[in-house]
Amino acid sequence: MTTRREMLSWMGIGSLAGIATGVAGPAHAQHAGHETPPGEEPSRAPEGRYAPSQGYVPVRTLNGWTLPYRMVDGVKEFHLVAEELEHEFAPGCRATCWGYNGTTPGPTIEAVEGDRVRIYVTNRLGEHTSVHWHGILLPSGMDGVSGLTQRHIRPGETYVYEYTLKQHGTHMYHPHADELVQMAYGMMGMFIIHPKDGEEVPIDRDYCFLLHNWALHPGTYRPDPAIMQDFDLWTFNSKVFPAIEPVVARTGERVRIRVGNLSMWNHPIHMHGAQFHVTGSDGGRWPRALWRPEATEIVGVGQTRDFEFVAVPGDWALHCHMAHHVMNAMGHDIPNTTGVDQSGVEEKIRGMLPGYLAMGRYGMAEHQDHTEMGHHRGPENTLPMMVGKGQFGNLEMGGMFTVVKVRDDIVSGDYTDPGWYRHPQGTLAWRASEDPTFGNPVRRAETPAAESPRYAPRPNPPTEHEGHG
Ligand SMILES: [Cu+2]
Repeated sequence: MTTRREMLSWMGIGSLAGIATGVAGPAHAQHAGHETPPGEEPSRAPEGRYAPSQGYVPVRTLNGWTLPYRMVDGVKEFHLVAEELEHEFAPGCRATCWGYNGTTPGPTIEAVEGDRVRIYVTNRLGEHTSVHWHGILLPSGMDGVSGLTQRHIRPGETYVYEYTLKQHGTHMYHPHADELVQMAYGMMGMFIIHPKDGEEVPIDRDYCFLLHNWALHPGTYRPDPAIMQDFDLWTFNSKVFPAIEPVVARTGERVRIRVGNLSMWNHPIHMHGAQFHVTGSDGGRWPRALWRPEATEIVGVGQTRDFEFVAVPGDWALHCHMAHHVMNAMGHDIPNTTGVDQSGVEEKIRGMLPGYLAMGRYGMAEHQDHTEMGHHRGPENTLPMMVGKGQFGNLEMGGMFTVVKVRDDIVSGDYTDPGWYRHPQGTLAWRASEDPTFGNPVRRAETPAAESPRYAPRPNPPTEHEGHG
């Protein structure tokens, strides 16, 4: 169902409210910003969905929002404010970050090819800044590289950028002044330009998010910009799982997910359930001959990629495939204890380090249980390495992970989390046995005996299950 607030926003009232207060907060969230130009009625799309006057499906910024604009003499005016803010990565972990208009990432700027845009940038930081419009074709003096193409925007100053959008595609914006520090603190946003003539293959739901990494060391409250590789948090739109919103869709809908990367690593983004096509980038939607079917696509640093797929029912993981990027803060300089019987050692270390907990003899999955039972607690302001629960238990995930939730009965335009998927009879993996000697699987050789009985090979006696193949 479309909520009352969404409907008001669709009709432009949400965006007006945003402008009246100067800076629209996330409360005016997703659908704000599509103010109807004077004299134009918002058209009513099929199935009760209000379409914006220019006829595109607005993007849905995961955990984020779209910046309202106003029309002034045919120019779309936006206003960004660079400022410090308090940000929560997930409950239990927050930091003082920098961003735009109260959030990191900053609000998504959304416009249409051919639009003339005028973007005010007010600097409320303690040092100078600038905004570079990443991937956008514009006059050199509007490119936002301070020192090279413009003066620095000093604290308290407001600069104006104005240009005509000559292209469409998935773009980004970020500072080009003290860039390392300002981006490490969270200053970035997406800039989506819709094609002027619509799209040949229409999109039902259009999602976007930015990939980023943060060196928020355990127990601290400000990201450390000096780190080159050992980051603590890996985020979609500055959030970690399970605080990242799901990607919701109805069965059969065509979904686009636009991903931008302003982090310091390349991220192989992997989606379960449907083969997606990589269909676009900051070069716009590519000609169909260039679309590629993939299950994983690397989004390199500074790149954007668009994925499209037809939604199939289920709960499907969507995540970075670098296994450390689907974890929260973890110690990297630890010995590998898998297979090590640590009894005795634990007591000895406890003498020196009260509360020490030996872990990881059989792997690290026990970490999440230990954390939840309170057996060990991380440092202050630090998320557990593995978190997240599904209907069947712990997910042991964090960081760059969310769930694509597709259902048959979701109303068009409804983005509410539908809960967990109810698997039709006969479509859920089931337990065949609790006996570790079950069956007679083919092996190349006897596994060498480890000390643990769990690792010891045992003869596979004939069982009642024999012959099941
Ligand atoms: Cu990654």
